[in-house]
Amino acid sequence: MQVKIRRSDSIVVLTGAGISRESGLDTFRDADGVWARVRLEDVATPEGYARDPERVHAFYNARRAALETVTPNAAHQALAALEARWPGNFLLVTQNIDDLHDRAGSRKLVPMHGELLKARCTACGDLLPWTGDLSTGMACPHCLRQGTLRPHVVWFGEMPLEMERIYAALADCDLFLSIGTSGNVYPAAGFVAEASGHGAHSVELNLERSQGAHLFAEGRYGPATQVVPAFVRDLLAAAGLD
Ligand code: BJW
Repeated sequence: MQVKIRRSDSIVVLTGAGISRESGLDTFRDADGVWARVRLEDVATPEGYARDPERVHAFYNARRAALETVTPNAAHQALAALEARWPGNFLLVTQNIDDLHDRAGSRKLVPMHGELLKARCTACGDLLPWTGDLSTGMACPHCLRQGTLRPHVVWFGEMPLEMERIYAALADCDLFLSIGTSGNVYPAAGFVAEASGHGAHSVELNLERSQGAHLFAEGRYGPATQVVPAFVRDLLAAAGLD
């Protein structure tokens, strides 16, 4: 492998929908992806939610229910194993709202676009674990207002979560990995430039070269369940941790 690594090095990993594809969850921009079936303006913007909250609830209710039918795959598990064995700093930033990294055992985890298994009250700000359906007829268990519970996800035009923590980790990292993301959506699409600008080595692991592949120092291409465990094995071996 090209990457040179020391045990004290800091690693930041960014993941996107591609890492969960082989678990059975759809990506967004592939030919059979979510945006081929629904308009993102209708279901992933505050304006779409204001226009038709029940449609947005139905979209996320179906995706929340689908989580019961899927399990973490070898790529999620490899990243959890890397975190557990890595002696240096490690942060896994995911754009995914599924809970597969968490179920695989990742703990140094930032779900920057929110979490499907949480609901947020727009009136009192309460954040609640949520496994069932949401609807406008429900009341917030904390402030008792009706129709104020929304999915805890980040829509277009909204600020992604924990950005200060993410940028601090990017500024400090020696190795930046981008896995299963098309690099279409900012600010995540800008992370490779941020990390490289601070001197990090960058590697893209994806099914195919993304539109931003030229921004990376190195690329490994193929299904995540193959390339991610293989890369993690190489990394641990290069650091003498195998
Ligand atoms: C495999 C595989 C396998 C398949 N193995 N790989 C103009 C310029 C720059 C920025 C902007 C702009 N205009 C607007 C913006 C900002 C906007 C933006 O980026 N827009 C772009 C479309 C241009 N961004 C925002 O609004 C963000 N907020 C923000 O910027 O805040 C600052 C701000 C606030 C207020 C005012 C102004 C600024 C928020 C973005 C929120 C994104 N939300 C979504 C939906 C919500 C959650 C959900 O429903 O799930 O998040 S959109 C959707 O895209 C979702 C994803 O997390 C996100 C990224 O998608 P991802 O993961 O990359 O999936 P795909 O499908 O695109 O790619 C999958 C990849 O996997 C492919 O490459 C496949 O090849 C690969 N793959 N199978 C390995 N088996």
